[in-house]
Amino acid sequence: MPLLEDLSRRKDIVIQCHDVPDADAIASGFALTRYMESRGRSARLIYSGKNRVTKPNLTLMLNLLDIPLEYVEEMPRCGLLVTVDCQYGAGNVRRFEADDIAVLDHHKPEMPESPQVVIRQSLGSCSTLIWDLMRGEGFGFASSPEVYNALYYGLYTDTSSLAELRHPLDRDLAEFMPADWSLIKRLKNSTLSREELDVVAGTLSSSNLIGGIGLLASEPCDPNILGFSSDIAQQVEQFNSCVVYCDYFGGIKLSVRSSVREIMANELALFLTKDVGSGGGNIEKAGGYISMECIGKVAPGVSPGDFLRDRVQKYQNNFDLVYCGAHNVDFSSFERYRKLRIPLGYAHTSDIFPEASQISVRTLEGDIDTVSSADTYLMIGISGEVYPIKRDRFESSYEILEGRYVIETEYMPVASDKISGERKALRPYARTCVPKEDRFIRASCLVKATKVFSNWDRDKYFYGAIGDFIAASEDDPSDVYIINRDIFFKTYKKVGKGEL
Ligand SMILES: [Mn+2]
Repeated sequence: MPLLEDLSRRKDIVIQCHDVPDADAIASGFALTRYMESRGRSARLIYSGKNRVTKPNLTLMLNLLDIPLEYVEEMPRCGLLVTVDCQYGAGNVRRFEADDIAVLDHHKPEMPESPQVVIRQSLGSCSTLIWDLMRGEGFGFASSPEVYNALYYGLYTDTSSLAELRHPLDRDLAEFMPADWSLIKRLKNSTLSREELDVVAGTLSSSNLIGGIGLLASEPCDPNILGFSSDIAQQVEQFNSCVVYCDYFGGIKLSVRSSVREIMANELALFLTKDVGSGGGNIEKAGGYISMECIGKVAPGVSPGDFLRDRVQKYQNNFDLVYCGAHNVDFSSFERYRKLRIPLGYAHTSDIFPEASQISVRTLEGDIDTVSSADTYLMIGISGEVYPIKRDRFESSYEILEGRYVIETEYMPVASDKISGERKALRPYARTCVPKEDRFIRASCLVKATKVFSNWDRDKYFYGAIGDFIAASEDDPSDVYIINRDIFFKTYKKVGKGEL
C-alpha cells in the first residue's frame, strides 16, 4: 500500500513540525493534513519548543492559507506521530513519546530509513517530498490550490527564492501549476524584520577576499536572509563569486553566487560540501549545507569557518581550464580506449518538439538547453545522463539497434518547450544504439581538477574531479569532454598493444 494511504488509516494522527517552524515545515505539515482530510481522516498539526511563531511572513502564511497550526506544550492524544522537515529525536524538535512514528524529511539522515522513515537529502525542500508523495497518490491539487501555494512557498523559502533548486523534482514542483503570485509576493515581501536587517548589515561589513572569492560570515539566520546577503555581495566588483555562511542546525548553511564563466555556483557549492554535506543550484546561484559531524570525521577539531576557508582556497588553486577548439592538451600521448558495445539510448529532438523549438531537457545533473532540429539528437547514457550530439557525429559513432529502449534511472529525463512550457518524457521517444566497433578515444585520468568549456553551451563547463577522465575522440581532438570515473570504467576498455 502506498505510504500516505497507509498512514491515513491510523487513528489519532498528529503531524509535528520542528521547533521554531519555518515555511517549509508548516507547508509540509499543512499539505499532509489536507491529504488526510481527502481520505476522510483528520490530523492535528502541531509544534512545540521554547518559542512561538512570530515571523511576519509566517503569521501571514498561517492566516492567508488558513493553516490550523497549534502550539503545544504537551502531546495531544496520538496514535501516529509524523514529523515533517525534521527527524524524530533530533535536536531541533521537541521529543514526545509515541509508539508509532513516521518521518518525512530532507535533512541529513540521523536515523535509519524504514518504510515509515523517508529522508531525501537531495531535495531542496521537504515540501518537494510531500508534493511528490501526494501527487503519486493522486491528490487533486487542481481543486486545492491553497495546498499547492503553501508547498510552493515552502520550496521558495528553503531554496532562497528558487535560486538554489537542487533536484529535478524541485524544479518540477516549482513548475507544476501556476502559483498564486499575488499571495507569494505578499509573503516574500514580509520576510525581513528590522533585527534581520541588522544581521544582513553585520554580514556585509565583514567580508574576506580569498583569491577572487568573497567569503562572508553571517549571524545565524533564515536561509532567505542568507541568500539576500549573498545577492548583495555578488554585486561587489572584486568578487568573482562569493560564499556567505552561518550556523544552521548542527552545521553551517552556505549561499553561493558567481559572476564569472570560470566558476559555476552549483559546482562550487558541490566542491565546498563534498563528503561533508550537500549542495546545488544553478550556475549563478547555489546553496549548500555542511554538517559539523562530518567535518569532525574529515578534519577533527577544525571549526566550520576554517574548514570552509580552506576549501575555498583549495578550489582556486586546484583546477585547469580547457577550452574546446583552443587547447594545447596533447591527446595523442594519452592511452587509447575503445568504447564498449553497451546499448545506450538516443532520441531525435525533432521527434519530441517541432523543429526550431527552444527546448530544455531536465536531468539529474541539471537542465540542458538546446534547439530541436533534424540534426540534433540527445544521447542517454548508462546512468541516465543526457547530452546533445550532432547527427553526423552520431552516425559516424553509433549503430542503431532494433527494439524498445528500456533503462531504469533515478530520474527519467523530461524535455520541455521553453516557450509553451509543454513537457514530454524522453522515454517514449528514446531508441537504442551501440557504439561502432572502430570508435577510439584518447583519454587520461585527471590528476588535477579540470573544467572543460565545450562548444555546446557558452556559459557552462564540464567539471572533472581528480580521478575522472578527460577524453577526446581520436579523429577530432578539438571535441574534448569529461567522463565520470565510474561511467568510464563501465563503458571504455583500454586497447591492448596487439590491437593497435
Ligand atoms: Mn526544509
